[in-house]
Amino acid sequence: MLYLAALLVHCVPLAMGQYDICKSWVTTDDGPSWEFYACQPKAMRMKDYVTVRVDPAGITCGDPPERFCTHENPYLCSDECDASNPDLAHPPRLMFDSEDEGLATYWQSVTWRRYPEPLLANITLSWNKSIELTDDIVITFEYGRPTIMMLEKSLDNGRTWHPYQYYADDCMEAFSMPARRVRDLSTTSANRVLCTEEYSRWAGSKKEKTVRFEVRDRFAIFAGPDLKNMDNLYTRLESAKGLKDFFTVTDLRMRLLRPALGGTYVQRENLYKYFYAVSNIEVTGRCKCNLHANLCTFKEGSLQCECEHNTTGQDCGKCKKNFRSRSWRAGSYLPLPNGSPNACAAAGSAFGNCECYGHSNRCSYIDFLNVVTCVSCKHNTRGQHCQHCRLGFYRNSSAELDDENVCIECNCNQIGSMHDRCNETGYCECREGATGPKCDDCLPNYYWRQGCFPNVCDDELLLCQNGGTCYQNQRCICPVGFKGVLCQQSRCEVDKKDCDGAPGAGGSLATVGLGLLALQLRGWVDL
Ligand SMILES: *[C@@H]1O[C@H](CO)[C@@H](O)[C@H](O)[C@H]1NC(C)=O
Ligand SMILES: *[C@@H]1O[C@H](CO)[C@@H](O)[C@H](O)[C@H]1NC(C)=O
Ligand SMILES: *[C@@H]1O[C@H](CO)[C@@H](O)[C@H](O)[C@H]1NC(C)=O
Ligand SMILES: *[C@@H]1O[C@H](CO)[C@@H](O)[C@H](O)[C@H]1NC(C)=O
Ligand SMILES: *[C@@H]1O[C@H](CO)[C@@H](O)[C@H](O)[C@H]1NC(C)=O
Ligand SMILES: [Ca+2]
Repeated sequence: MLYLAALLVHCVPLAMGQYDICKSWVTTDDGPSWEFYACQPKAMRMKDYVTVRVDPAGITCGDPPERFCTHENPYLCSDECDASNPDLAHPPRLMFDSEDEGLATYWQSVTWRRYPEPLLANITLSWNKSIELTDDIVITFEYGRPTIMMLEKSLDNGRTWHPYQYYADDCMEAFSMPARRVRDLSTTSANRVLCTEEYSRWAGSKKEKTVRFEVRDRFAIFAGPDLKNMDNLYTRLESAKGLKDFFTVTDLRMRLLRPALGGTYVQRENLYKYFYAVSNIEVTGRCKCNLHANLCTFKEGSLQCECEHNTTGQDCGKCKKNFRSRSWRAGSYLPLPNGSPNACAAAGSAFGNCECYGHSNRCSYIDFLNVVTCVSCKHNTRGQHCQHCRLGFYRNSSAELDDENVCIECNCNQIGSMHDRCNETGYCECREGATGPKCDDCLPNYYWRQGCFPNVCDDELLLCQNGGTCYQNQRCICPVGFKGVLCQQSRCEVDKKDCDGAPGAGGSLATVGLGLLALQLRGWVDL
């Protein structure tokens, strides 16, 4: 009977669909306990949680009010866009409302009055949360789809952007890319960024209104046409480098580059029929919770994973405090069917009493010392508990012992310092004449030239004499007739001939230089 209960509970995750629950209370021979599974939230309509931005300023129609017409009715320009009249306004939020049956509501741009200057618009969607796409992105255009557009994505809340897909009626002309179809991709190219001509043709503005980013077709490469073999997809998502990230976004941007033309060329005499109008943007996906949560909630304006497995963070991307005896790991879809939770473990719980402050996943018992010690400490740590910094690193005083940033590189100047180690506050040990925390400066009366060297001359103690000038603290440039490190010696005292030959005044610098050289050479020869 007990066995049966356990079996029943075990079946739950499968019955509910894969990776739906994070844990269940199971009864085993050792008594009841929690069992943990990899888990993920359900897919949702992501447009309900998005913030939108449309660029450039003034691209939305209606301010001032303007007339427009359609490709179907090009000479009846009686439609009006007026931002101040709710019935005639077309603000961005109408791309995300739910359409009641009947008339579509849509955002609309100004018309192409400035032709031939391109009519450009960016629609940027931001979630402030990593989202994993689970179905196609579908953008619905009224009055015709753009003839050129591009989809971009960001994975870091809009700091960096990457092309996601190109769309054009002629890919070669618009982007110098051959036209391809997602359906023709193979397992090794499933995350290729391509240009498609499928959604940019003119087919009458009522007939084909949608532009897609085909997520399902890409999934189907692994899971089969009806996505029946999801196991294979999950296996691939774990093993193929970059595949998971390909379907992950925090932001999307549609760059609208040329509107529908309704024909092969632009009719200059009627520019009121060229504009963009988007009635809906459908994005289906789930919160990325690293397989540590099955719920994602909208709190204080952003989506948040409800983290399990003793993880925390917006994406369950780290271990909770006091649960860092080994380093954080994402859950895994493998092994099928329940995956691995890769839960964070309480300090002291996982391997006897070996705390590694989250810098190592492994401990080993050293027989002859009779100690358990952490193995392969990461994040530049070392020691039995990964509690020290490696040589060449020092302790970050503002980070806790279990922080990834706990050790900071010393960064000692290679030439100015004795070695690459530093003290607890990051100070390196300097060679003679060098100074500064990293030994990359020189003490007063030293100059830098691949290391610090004592000044030969300067403006204070080691003054060049007899009108000599100090060159970069390295040497005195002496006037004709004087020599010595500080130009302190008159040449006449050394060699009578020089006095006779010396020009009374001046001489070009070059001849002075040559003279000096000659004298020096003679000196050498004489010696
Ligand atoms: C659209 O965004 C791109 C960057 O993704 C930027 O280079 C371009 O200037 C923007 N266009 C407009 C019209 O704001
Ligand atoms: C983004 O989400 C984080 C974490 O939930 C939150 O602290 C931050 O205020 C949000 N930023 C914006 C611009 O909403
Ligand atoms: C998380 O910590 C709690 C104690 O606060 C413990 O009962 C639970 O089993 C832990 N969960 C996992 C997945 O380790
Ligand atoms: C020290 O640790 C804090 C907290 O993690 C971190 O924000 C900071 O960047 C670290 N300092 C350096 C120099 O790495
Ligand atoms: C590290 O060295 C610097 C410079 O010699 C010194 O000022 C500082 O007190 C030292 N810090 C420690 C913790 O010894
Ligand atoms: Ca709408």
